[in-house]
Amino acid sequence: MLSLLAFFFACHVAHGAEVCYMNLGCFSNIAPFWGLNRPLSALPDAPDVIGTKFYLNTRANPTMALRERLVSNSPATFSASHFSSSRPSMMIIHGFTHSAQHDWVQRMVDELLKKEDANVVTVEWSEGATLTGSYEQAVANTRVVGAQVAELITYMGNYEVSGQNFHIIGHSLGAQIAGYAGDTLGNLARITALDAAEPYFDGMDAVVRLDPTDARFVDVIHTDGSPFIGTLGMGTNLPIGHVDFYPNNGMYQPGCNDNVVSTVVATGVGLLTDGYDGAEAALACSHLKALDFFTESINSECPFTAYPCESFEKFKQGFCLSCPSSSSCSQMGARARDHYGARGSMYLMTTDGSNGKYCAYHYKVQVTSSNPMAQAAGRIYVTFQGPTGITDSMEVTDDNIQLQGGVTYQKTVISPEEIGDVTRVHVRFARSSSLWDIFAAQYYTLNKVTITAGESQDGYRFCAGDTQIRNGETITLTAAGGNC
Ligand SMILES: [Ca+2]
Repeated sequence: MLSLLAFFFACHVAHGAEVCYMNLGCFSNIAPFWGLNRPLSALPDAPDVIGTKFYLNTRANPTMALRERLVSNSPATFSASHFSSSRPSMMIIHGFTHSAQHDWVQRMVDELLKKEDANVVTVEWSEGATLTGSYEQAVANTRVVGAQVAELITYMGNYEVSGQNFHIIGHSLGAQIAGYAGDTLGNLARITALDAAEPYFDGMDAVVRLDPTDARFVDVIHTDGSPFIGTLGMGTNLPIGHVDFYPNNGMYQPGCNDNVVSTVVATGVGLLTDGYDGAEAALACSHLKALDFFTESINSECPFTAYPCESFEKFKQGFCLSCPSSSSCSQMGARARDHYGARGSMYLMTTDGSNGKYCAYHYKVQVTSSNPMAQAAGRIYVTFQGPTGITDSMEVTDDNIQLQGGVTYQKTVISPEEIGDVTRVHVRFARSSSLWDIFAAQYYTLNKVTITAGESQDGYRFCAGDTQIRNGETITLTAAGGNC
């Protein structure tokens, strides 16, 4: 088998070829750009086939209609534009099948310009990223586009703008383009990767894919990291940055289908009702959420706080909501750079966006049973409130369980609104109706409730004085504090 594999490899290497495109350099399709994780390795198309174009938006020309074309080595295009070396510069790069004219690009430009007057460059390479071409061709083309991005940024050195003060934001294949550009430049300040493409990149050499050496700060948002084979997850799940954010575990996002069959059905329905965009909204639902999260984060009052944790499972169980030092936690999205020292994999939860925003505040809720108490069986729900909001009713248990004396049940819960100082806690007990639990107590005996706000790190304790809560009953605790 191994010798067969070696023979197969040898044949392919023998068919390797190289293309050179003037000042962009030469590109070959042999290893490391070919291998078991990239069995089909195309040569990139010529620059005139890909048709890459760079456009500038600033506060003076903020819309798609007013965007101005910038061309490397063409001072006339710069002097005719609103480009200014005194502003921060950033760039947005789209992925496979998209273009710089997609709605999400304009939404992101709007938010970036709302935050500050910047040179926002959008990259158009849609002709090299078409659905009618092949995915492996688009993958190959990212190398040429990356070289063109590096060429433009190098040329901007004439205007005192360099990689050292440049931030590239790339979605999917656009994140991999940012990696190539950063690798070439060697001094890029920041790359934000929005669900960086997985197929043909995972498992490849760092030269072939985005990695932390491509910029001084690489922050990654993972939203569709389930495996491509079997579940059609389009983004990588592997940590590839200085800091990697895994909202909702980074695999399936709230409001999106989490299995292939329902995804395929929804894609068909979307195609029939809303054409290609409708199909894509279903097929790539989780993959596109990275765009929404980042765009919202630019001016969001809610901080998208993210916490280091061993796993999302542990995070959900309430074990990781502490930020012991200023570099322990980070913020997903635009403000990640403000937490430069925070490194590694970070977890957070979001809403499904149905109320117009995804960001949420995290709370660790702990409910402690009295000791001793009659053994009960069922579920415990908690709602709490403060001066600025009240949460939904949230289950602290998982399913109907045997509730034991002296035991603390805990969970991480989220609220779209910040509650402020917690002043009231409502606890409800729902007794198990299972025949197996027929002899369990009719009530649950509560000792205390503790709430820790993840964002402020403030803690609140409510002593319940061994209150018995009957099936279906809700009790309210109002006095925070005390020794219990
Ligand atoms: Ca790299």
